[in-house]
Amino acid sequence: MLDVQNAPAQPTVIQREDYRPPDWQVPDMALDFDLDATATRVKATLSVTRNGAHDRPLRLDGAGQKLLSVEVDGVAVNDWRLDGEALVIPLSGDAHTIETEVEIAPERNTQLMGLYASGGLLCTQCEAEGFRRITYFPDRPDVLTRYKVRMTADKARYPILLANGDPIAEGDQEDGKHWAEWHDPFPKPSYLFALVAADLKPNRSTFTTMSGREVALAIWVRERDLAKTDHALHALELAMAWDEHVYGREYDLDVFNIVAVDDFNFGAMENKGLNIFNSRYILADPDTATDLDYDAIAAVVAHEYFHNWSGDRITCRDWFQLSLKEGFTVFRDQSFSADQGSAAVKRIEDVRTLRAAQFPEDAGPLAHPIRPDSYLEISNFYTATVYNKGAEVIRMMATILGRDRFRRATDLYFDRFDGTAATCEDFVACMEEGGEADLAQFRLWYSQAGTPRVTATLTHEEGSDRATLTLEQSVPATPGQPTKQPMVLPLRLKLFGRDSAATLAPERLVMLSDPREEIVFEGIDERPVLSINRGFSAPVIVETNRTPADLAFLSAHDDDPFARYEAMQQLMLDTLVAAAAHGRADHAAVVGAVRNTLADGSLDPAFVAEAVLLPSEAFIGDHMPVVDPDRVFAAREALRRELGKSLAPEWRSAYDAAAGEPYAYNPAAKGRRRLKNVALGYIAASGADDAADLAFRQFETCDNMTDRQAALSTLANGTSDKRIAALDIFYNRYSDNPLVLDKWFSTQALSTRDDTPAEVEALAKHADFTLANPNRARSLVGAFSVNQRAFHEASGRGYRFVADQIIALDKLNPQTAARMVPPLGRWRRFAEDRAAKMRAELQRILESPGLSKDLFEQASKSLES
Ligand code: B3K
Ligand code: ZN
Repeated sequence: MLDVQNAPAQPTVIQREDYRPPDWQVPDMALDFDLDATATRVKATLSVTRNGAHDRPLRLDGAGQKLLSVEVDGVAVNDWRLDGEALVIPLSGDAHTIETEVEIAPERNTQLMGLYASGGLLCTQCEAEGFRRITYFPDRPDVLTRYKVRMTADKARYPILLANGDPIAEGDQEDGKHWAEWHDPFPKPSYLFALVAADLKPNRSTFTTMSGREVALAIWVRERDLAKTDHALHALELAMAWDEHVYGREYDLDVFNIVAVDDFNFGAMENKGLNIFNSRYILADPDTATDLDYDAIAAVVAHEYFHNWSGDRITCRDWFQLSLKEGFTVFRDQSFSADQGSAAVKRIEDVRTLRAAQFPEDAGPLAHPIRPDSYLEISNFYTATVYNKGAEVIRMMATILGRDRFRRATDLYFDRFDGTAATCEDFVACMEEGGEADLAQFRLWYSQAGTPRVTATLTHEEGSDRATLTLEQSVPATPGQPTKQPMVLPLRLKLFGRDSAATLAPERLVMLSDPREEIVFEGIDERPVLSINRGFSAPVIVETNRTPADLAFLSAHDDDPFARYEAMQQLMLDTLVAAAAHGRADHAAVVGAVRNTLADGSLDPAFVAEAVLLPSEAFIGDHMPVVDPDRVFAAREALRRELGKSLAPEWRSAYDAAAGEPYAYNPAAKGRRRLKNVALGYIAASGADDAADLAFRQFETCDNMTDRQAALSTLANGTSDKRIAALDIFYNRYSDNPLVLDKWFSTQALSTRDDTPAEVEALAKHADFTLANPNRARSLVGAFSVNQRAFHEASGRGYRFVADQIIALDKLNPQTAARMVPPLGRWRRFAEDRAAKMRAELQRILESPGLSKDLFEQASKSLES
């Protein structure tokens, strides 16, 4: 353990193996809220039943509330005690009614967990352990309860009162207040509880389910934002139909409400029948939202809706099972989005996200399996590993089973575990039973952390008609897991002829389960080229003995779009890593491959845009033994400039092909816009004299945010005198729109200019900057910390800045502060001059007074060696 004087008092490590069923169940509860921003009273009436034969008292979690009274079976009692913040009540019988009354202060709730105020409304966030900040309750996901909720509030200030389930009754009082009652017939864990009291307006629609029931849909926002909700509402309708069609899952209440709030710790929350969203995942119109925003909105709306089955109807037994609902639901939302547009481009985007966010996590001090074994603070485990690697694990099972058997397996899972709190093991057992597969060894994906590595060596002797593929796998050591067992890796592969481009061996799914396996191909009468991990069938790192010419060949001929993209990425990556490490820069192969891709008229422009983008600085760094951020940046910029110059006419024609096209939102138009803006980036990189004018003209004349933001980024990265002008125009135009101002901050935080660290420090003092709003904090601090060269500026000022912000934010919002630690935790990947500075900042964080448990866990684990 670290030598830390300042650790929060007795942080308890929670172990997965210690799980015990709850001592008491709470089948029913009535909640009565007297809502007020300064002081809200909460009366809770719990019917509790003893669970099994034991004599332990009732233990109710609590946090931060003022306890006013405790009654048992209608009688005030005083034999209760507080153990820490938990309320412990001795009970003699097997069933009792417990009534508590507490007072809480939503306005002072800066953590945004429990009941809090945001922009004049009151709302809740309970996952994972926020319900205990509202009332005393066994706040764990395996206690399933039917909720009746009554809310009373000032009618003028809060004309709308919403909760989970269906509305039952409402009325006015004489004192200017009104009330509403909602009942949720589906037993649910406390983390799915929600209420909203607000002055909002609905965008309404109806959805008729497959069995003919009509559901009233509504998205609630401020009146002035109503026009920005059509896209989200439409996405909800598409998602409801998709889940019926693809998984046979129907919605189950009469109403489905979504509320958008400005202050929210993450994307959105799947509360039963009442989803609460960060407004950035609801509000969109062409003037303020980019194509990426539109896509993210549809994905998050679908994700939260899909949770109704994978999360709400079947929830998690304990928080170690989080991937049961999150991995599966991410897989479901990814599949939904793939079905709405280009599946190939969606797969490329998802893999890029996995590599950017999850691979580094798996390779660093915070590595954990998708089903972790222990935690101090569960909020720290809403990670790319649990979510995105979790989704890859579900995807592999879907691949192994095939579509029909996977559907039979999910049907079995939904049927068998409906209404329960289940485990990852329950899910895998259904995959085995319903999908008729043996997944014994596959289960290692749930327990072993680290990204597996596969070495694929294809040999073919000239003149022979036989080729041999040798596959070897290894899983790197991770914290607490020094040695690993071989895993099951489903690898789709295929062989092409280098000269004929013909298929020499058709695609097959190889299940690599031994440390080393050999596959022999007969009838190979020309030099074969290996296409492997097609569709990214396994979330692994593959190293091959393919030559640059092989990769260039695949980038032009592979018939699997992901593999084609991947070949180009590998070619670029090899070139860039060599350039950064040894200063060796032969750009010819990349230039040739990009030229061919741009010239291939049969390709979807959206695919071309992805294929011609260089790997990120971070991804290049991930492939170096020691990351040198300055040399990575220089190597990447040099290749960008070379591509920009050598292919100048190609970029101009790609740009002109879509320039001036009126805005439309559909997959084809989006793809053309994307390629146009990638081309603009290369034109600027080439150093063309008119690049800034071209960008500024686009900035001024375009009719949508995708083009405006792309032009702004191009200008913000450059040195032209148009830069300040564009930033000022953008700021003034959108100064009353917080979501667009976030883009103004993040565009500058991501700038490639030398002065970015200083500019970012200045922006933190800007009148519009605040740590109190998580979106704003992330738009500056979060964006800056992924700007590899700027964050890692050799002086260490970037580290100091981020640590200062984390320390300040921890006082307000520990959960959001803790999420900003990982970039500092990557110190092992850098040379000692930088590493020492990063460690010093982590140490400073640990020594800050009043450190939260959240931040303690992240910072201390990041320092451990
Ligand atoms: N289940 C929520 C995430 C809650 C995060 C709590 N720290 C949103 C989602 O994954 O859909
Ligand atoms: Zn989720």
